[in-house]
Amino acid sequence: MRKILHSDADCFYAAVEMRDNPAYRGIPLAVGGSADRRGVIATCNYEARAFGVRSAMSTAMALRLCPQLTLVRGRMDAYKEASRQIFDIYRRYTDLIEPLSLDEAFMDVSHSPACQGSATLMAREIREAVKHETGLTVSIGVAANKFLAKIASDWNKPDGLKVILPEEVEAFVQDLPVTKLHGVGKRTAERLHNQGLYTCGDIRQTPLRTLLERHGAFGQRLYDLAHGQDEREVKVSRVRKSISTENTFAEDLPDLAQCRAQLPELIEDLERRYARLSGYRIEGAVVKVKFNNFQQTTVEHSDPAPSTKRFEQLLIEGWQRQARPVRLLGVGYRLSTVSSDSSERQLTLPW
Ligand code: TTP
Ligand code: MG
Repeated sequence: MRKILHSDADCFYAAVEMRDNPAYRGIPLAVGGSADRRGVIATCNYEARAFGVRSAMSTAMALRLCPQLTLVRGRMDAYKEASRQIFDIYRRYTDLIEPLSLDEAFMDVSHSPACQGSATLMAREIREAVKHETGLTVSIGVAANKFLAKIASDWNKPDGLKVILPEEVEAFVQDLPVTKLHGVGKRTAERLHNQGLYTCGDIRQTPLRTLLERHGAFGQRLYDLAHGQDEREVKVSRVRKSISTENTFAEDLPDLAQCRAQLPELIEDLERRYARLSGYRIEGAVVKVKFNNFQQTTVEHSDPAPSTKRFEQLLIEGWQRQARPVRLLGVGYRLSTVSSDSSERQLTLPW
């Protein structure tokens, strides 16, 4: 029997903003881009959610739903720092951590000696430590597998804890809507509904044979999930050595000046990608140039804080190796992991 935790911070970016600025507390608050620049909402606090404001909604729409909404720009550095602190707390309980985003992770605590092995007590301690040390709240689900733990973390959100004991699984999944099943998107949900299957209980009454006929291999998955079974392991991320972005141009860039003109946009994209990582430090800059004869070259230089100028120097050096039209340009950072204590960080976030 495994013990899996799924932890997810509550209105994460907004919670960081409320923590750092008392004026933002108790009023509808969203983090996102401004309406006149066609911005979207990254997230909002629960006061704003009461008006129907949601992540990924256009800011213009959000302001229609909630005219008194206070909108703040994101501070990615602060969110990354908070994320790092939260993951540091998780690491006190297990090394088997699978980050899903800055604020969300699975943990396998099956073999953790903490709390005499009680996953429920570990979840309680983690929630308390996060609150006490970061001023933020995480909701945690505890169950025997990923699928149930993830649903559980959402169950008593915000600031909630939900444990699904093995003997409770059957009753728990009975009324669970099929839309909650991992891998069931809009299309599959529609198909299931058309077959009269709305809950896991409905699926459980369907013979496996029928599910296999209708859904192929996924039929087995549906069957397992509807029975509360999910064997997926908590996958510890591998350490990243670099992060990069590149662009293949619709038309070759004829000369060095045109190449240079492309750099700012590439660097901006690189910075965006880097901002989403946690637990890494920049060690150097890399520029990749692919010429119109398909030969490519990379140039790099160690530099903990590469400027645009640094990338330009590398570009010039790389371009001069062939001095001909360019079909692709890429920029990247060499990375190393940041370790806060003796154990190395092994955290790669998925965007
Ligand atoms: P979520 O965990 O999905 O949302 P949340 O933490 O804001 O709210 P809750 O978990 O309480 O429902 O996402 C974590 C952060 O990721 C969120 O604070 C902002 C960011 N994010 C975006 O930037 N765009 C998005 O579309 C989503 C869903 C999240
Ligand atoms: Mg969250």
